[in-house]
Amino acid sequence: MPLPAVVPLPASIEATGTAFTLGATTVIEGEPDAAAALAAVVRARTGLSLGTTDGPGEYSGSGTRISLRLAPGRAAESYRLVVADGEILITGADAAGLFYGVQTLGQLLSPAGEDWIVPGTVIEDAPRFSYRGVMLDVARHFHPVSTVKAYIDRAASLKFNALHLHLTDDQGWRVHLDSRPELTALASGTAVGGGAADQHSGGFYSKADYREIVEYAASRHVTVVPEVDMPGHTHAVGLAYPNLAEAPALSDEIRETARVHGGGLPVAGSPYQGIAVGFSSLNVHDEATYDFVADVFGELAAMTPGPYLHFGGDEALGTAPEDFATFVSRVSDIIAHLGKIPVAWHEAGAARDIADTTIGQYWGYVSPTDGMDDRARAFVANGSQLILSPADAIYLDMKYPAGPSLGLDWANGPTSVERAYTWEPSAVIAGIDDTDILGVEAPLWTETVHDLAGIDLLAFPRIAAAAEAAWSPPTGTSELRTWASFRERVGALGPLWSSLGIGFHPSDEIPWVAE
Ligand code: TNX
Repeated sequence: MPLPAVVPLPASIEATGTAFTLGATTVIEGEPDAAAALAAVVRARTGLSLGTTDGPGEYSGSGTRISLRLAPGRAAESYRLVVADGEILITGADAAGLFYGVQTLGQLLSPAGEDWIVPGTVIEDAPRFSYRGVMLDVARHFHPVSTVKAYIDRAASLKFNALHLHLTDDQGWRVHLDSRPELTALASGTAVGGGAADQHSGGFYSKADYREIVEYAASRHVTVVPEVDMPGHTHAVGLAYPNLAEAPALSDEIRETARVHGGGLPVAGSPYQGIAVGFSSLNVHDEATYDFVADVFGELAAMTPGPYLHFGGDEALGTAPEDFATFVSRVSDIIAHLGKIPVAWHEAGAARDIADTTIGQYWGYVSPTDGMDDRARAFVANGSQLILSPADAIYLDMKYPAGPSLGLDWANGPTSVERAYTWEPSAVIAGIDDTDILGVEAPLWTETVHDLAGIDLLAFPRIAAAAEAAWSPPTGTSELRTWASFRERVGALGPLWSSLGIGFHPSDEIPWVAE
């Protein structure tokens, strides 16, 4: 009997034989939030609106039954799903675990005549890494709250539990702060490629919008990680506070990017609409800059219930190396003193006395180049951990080998689904093992991405490969944790994704199931 197709692969899965039939009289009984989540996925997939009842024992109908229970005591976020004897029982160690069991069940439904079937199975499941992230760049193009919510739903369905929002960059500042209202008043109106003529360009989140995102994410067991990138990627800050920004540093590479991709060269005080990186810097010698940093992160800390504040630190080519080291140390201290855990891209590992709780986010290749692994190891030597985002595997904004023209290709691109899948987290950086890895995160930069349709096309199906790296047991531990198995399992998800309105790229690397 073939094993049911689940992505990300569970810690343990067994086929048992007795299938469950789900029909109009099936009742969902148990924890109300999980029951509502299950009713929603069943409705989307099957069109059936199942009845729900909260208290165990209250059920007395004639149809089949799905029970959802909490059973504390096991590993955080874990669940057990048993389909046997005409019943389904999901027990979660906590609300998140129960929610993940529900997501798994959503993947197991397949049509059988008038009814729907769930194959007989016993699944015991728990995540490998506690941090499983996706990143959305809302700076290069602004993405409205509705799009962010849709992306949260998509990510949570694959058991991701962190949404990193890249809120600021050279092209725009996307979150309103009462302490610094000039940022959104003067620096949020444009994006890559232009301004008012392009309805998907500029914009920002009000404080109410941000709260709405945080609350929606929490309801799907997702933590929001806000990033304000500095000292580079800060041209937009100069539109609001000219005294805090250095003049653009124009290298040959930046001139070349402007020649190839357009958008002109950055000019101090004018919005930047190209895609070059590394020309901007905050004025790191002026104390007013640190007042600015304290205001920005102080207010973000108060708005953000999650433990992390990301301060960027990448590609600061316009900042002298000694200045960069001093700056990132000071910023990491400011964040640590706010009671938050600083997160930074791996370049910040060059600073010797960065706050020792700072998490490093590695964006080099699966086989490191240019000493990027040294920068990353510095965070571990400092007593902290890493988030792995290898760009040539899980940068979701890389082009596919064939198909959509969206995307960039600088990271050894184009990136096939197989390349997104075929890497092992503990093998990326020598000397780093699972205890040094907080988790895995798949970034989606949006220089070429205007809307949810573009997000879906680039993310799906490669986001599923990142989910498996973040959640599932290591590669090599079973025949199921292989590309051959993954492509079959992902293929089986096509109808579910379609029913959820996900416009995935129908890559010819995947044997898509037709219904
Ligand atoms: C690199 S890698 C960036 C971003 C770009 C992205 C495009 C890193 C931390 N920064 O500024 O948007 O490439 O793929």
